[in-house]
Amino acid sequence: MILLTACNQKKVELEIGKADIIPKPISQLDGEGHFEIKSTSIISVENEEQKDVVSKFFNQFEKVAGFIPKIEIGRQGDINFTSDESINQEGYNLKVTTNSITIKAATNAGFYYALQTLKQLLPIAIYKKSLQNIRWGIPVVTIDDYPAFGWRGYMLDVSRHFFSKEQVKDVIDFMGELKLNRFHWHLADDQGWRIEIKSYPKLTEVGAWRVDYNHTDENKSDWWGRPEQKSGEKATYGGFYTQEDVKEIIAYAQERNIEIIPEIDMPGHAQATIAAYPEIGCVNALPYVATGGVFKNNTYNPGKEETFQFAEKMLNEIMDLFPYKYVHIGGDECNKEQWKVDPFAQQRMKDENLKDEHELQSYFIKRIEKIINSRNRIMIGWDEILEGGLAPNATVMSWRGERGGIASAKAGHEVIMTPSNYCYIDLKQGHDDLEPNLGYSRLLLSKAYSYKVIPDTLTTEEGKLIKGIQANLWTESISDWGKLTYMTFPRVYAIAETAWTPNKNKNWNDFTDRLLTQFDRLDAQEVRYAVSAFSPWIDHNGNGKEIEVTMKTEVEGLAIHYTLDGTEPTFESPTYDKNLIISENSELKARAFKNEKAVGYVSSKKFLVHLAKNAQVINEKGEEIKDITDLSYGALSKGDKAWYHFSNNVDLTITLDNETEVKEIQFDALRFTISGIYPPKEIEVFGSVDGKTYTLLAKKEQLEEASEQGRNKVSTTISFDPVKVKVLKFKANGFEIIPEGHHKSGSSSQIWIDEIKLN
Ligand code: NAG
Repeated sequence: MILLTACNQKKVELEIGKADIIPKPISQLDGEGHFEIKSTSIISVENEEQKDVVSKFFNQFEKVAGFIPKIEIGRQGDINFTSDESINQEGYNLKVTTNSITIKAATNAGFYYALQTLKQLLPIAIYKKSLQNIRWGIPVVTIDDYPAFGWRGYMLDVSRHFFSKEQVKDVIDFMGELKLNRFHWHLADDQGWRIEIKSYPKLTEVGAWRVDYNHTDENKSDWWGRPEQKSGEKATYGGFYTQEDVKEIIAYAQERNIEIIPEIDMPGHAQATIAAYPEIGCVNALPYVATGGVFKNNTYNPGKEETFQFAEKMLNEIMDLFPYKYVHIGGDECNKEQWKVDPFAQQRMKDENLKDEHELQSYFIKRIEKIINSRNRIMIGWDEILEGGLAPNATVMSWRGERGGIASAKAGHEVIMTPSNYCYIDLKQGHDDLEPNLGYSRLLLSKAYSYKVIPDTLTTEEGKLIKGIQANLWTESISDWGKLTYMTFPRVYAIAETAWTPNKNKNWNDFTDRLLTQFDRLDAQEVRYAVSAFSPWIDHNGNGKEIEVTMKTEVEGLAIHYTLDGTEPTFESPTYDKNLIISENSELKARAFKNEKAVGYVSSKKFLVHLAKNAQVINEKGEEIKDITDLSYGALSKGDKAWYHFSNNVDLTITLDNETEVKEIQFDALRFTISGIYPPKEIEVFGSVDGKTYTLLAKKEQLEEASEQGRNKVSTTISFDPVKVKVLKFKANGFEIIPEGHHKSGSSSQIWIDEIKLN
């Protein structure tokens, strides 16, 4: 029997992990050879506490390896854990030789991080979910490591979209693996209150639920301009964490060396709070949880004592739950319009001699700080809390660039840097046409990686007040787990490395090399991530005759291969080495390769070199319009200069070079309804040979298409019987008055077109 099994068994292959560690260790010396973890290996620890940290790691290992090495206290083993007081807090030394592994640290956090590094050194198979039949090799390496910053954060907004307890744990898992140690939990905003508060049950009964306006299809439903809840509609979309859930998550995070910073946003961004307890709101408060992104009439009332009683009780419950030093109270983007008209707020300003609403905000924040300080905790606020005077003991989170952080450090306050232009991972990371509706502005991976945490303008002493850095994931456009991970990876690696690795040791090319191994690890876990930085970015410029195409990737050292006939590019396809000149209809597809292996997405773009190219185009005022037939096509971005802007009526005369047979007209219109930009609702095309007598060639009505809300490009094609023409008239109408229930209703729509194509 035994013999038979042995014969049937395939030879078990040895796999060796790669020493591509993120965040990059302070010092890493790669060697020759490997160490193999076997079922007979012995792990030695010094005490029960160490044993606990180590066995948690190896329990996980057992799930994929099918065995667990014996963990023993005291005796010398093959893998040895030793305390060493001389090592930095959170730091560790890890030495892998061909016959042993030695791990030294001063704290459990240090041992935990050594194990996270060990995990990255193991074969990729460690990241799989099921049993793997391999032998487990670890490359020989010597690592001395400790973090550059004590605050290495990740913020998750669970208000705009709710993420379950299990998903939060998954976030905490990937944070731990990247040696991030501060989970900032954005628990209350206009669109939802997410934590059970026993003294105020309506916060979750009412505040955790909103009307579900098509939350999954951002194409169809632009977050920032969703309709408000109508009376009679049921609020069914949302969720919250019970206090038991919170305790469970805190314990889970503690095992991963992560502190949680709860954030309750006030006095602004509080529509959900006020919907639950209108008595602490101002005049004109909205009686429901916000459905979209435009915030107004959403503030606490700083004029009422009830407001502070509420804040005190509620924050005390929060502080009972969270055992940590910091409590975040938001303080950002408080819309002061309500305060200007609220009698209580105005009375407070008189009584307290406050010269404006900024001072009123400062008055509010200072009273909140007292509540937090009375429990020996420290208040954190977004940098708006500087306005009107900073509360005496506050820590400031700088998000509107670094300005607020610099001013706070100069005033002697502690600071966490999260400038939106480097740390906001809710922004899109690739080309507008590839990532149409994820995020609004853009934060490229290379930009995120380039961040230097301590501004040069600070003295060494002031610089010490900068505690660290944090990635922020706001979730207006992130409605599910796949989008969450897509926006997070790989930018969180860039930010984790900036938080852990000293600036002088960071290197973009080295980072992007290590990233490819990281992608293999994500693949093994079936995690969705963005490869935008490895994908060709296609730019083009038409001159009315031909189109010049340039391509680049953010990551250096990649070869771009392409085709022009719409087929998939392979390594055998032509290499892009100089600008392409396109003078006939083409479908460009391009992909980047590294060492003959495809990386990144296939980027593609259709170029139509159509019959109206370079035609003379005159508007109804007799002015010439140059760029609407120039072969430069607008991308899905309001900022793209290729779009031609019209009022709600378009009336163009298009004169071709010669009499030409035509059968179809096409154009793209930008839909950006929150700004009042709608596709036209009716289009007419006339043709003429002599420019005097015109016949109607085609007419199209598309009221439904024109009425839809959202952000995208709308392509319209109108076909007609082939006809010879020299001159065409193109007429299009938008909304004279945008109807009720639509963005910018009451005003007239704009039409943005590019390009008008003729076939
Ligand atoms: C800001 C808001 C936040 C929003 C985010 C989107 C802060 C501190 N405030 O407008 O509520 O979700 O940006 O990037 O960021």
